[in-house]
Amino acid sequence: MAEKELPMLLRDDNLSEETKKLISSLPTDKDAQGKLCKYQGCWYYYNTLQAVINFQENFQPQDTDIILASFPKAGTTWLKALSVALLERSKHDHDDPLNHPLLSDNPHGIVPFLEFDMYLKGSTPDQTKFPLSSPRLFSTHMPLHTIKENLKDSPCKIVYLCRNAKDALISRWFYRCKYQNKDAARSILESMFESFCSGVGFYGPIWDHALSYWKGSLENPKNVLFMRYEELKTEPSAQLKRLAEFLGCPFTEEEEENGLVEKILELCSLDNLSGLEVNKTGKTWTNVDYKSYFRKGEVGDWKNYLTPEMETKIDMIIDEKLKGSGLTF
Ligand code: PAP
Repeated sequence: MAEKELPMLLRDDNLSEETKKLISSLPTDKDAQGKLCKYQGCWYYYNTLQAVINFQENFQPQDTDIILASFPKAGTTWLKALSVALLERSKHDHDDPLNHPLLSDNPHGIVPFLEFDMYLKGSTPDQTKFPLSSPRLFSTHMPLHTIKENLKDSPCKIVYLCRNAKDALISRWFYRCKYQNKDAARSILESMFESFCSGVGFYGPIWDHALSYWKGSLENPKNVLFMRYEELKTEPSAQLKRLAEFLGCPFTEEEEENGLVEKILELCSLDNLSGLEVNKTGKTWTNVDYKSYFRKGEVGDWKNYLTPEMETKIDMIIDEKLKGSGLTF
């Protein structure tokens, strides 16, 4: 089957002279998808680095901004849906939610990524694609230390969703193969596994990524909430309430009695979202099928694909990297 053209974020054709100069001073590498460089401890494809720089040079926070952060494939789509549903709930009757934005658009079409949707093409975001409501909701895969300077002195809120590294890897393998119209071949997984363990990969290393937000949440719990995909699966109501409180829109007793917590969880469930027409047929403006953001949504699916040797290797690396931090995943 024919491969699609590489998406813009993986390419290297949108670089300013300053960024080219910067890249020449950075550690560089490449993987099967493109050239990577390590900036502020995190690996980016070159055009994505340009977007990160555009963000750093231009983004001005507003006090009420909310930023949903995650490592790729940690459950960003779910977190976006839940946050939109929480913030929109005053505007929509959940017994008759026909005009709810989540029913007519994918969460990625509602909550823009700072680096892909806002700053990939240039320094001034085209806001017509993403009319932002108040509070403004953004998402990012950048680590905390890379966005922190822009948010300095801002009371805006950041939610980080952490996911088991092995599940994030398997999810990314399927996503990448689907995107490239390839079968999920073992050889691709094996090469992605090696890069993942060496830390050289898009937004890697995963341990430094998670640690940046873990430390941020300990230092500044009012502004940084650390959540886990696995906890959202095992105790969804408690975690949704935790998110609502952090975002400053806790459930009222009446809402709880009316079953609103459960209604939001049902609205945002993988089964419900993936079954919507928009998510079966729609695409992002960068031409990614919305359906590729939904797969199994299970905890521990890695067990079906990684060998015991792979498991031991990745666990040992992550244990070693997180040692003493209080974080495990
Ligand atoms: P992104 O990084 O490209 O934005 P992201 O949404 O973080 O992708 O990750 C996709 C994963 O979240 C998929 O996991 P899987 O491959 O292990 O199945 C996807 O199935 C899962 N996911 C998407 N929506 C939901 C949801 N509503 N509930 C639970 N999991 C979900």
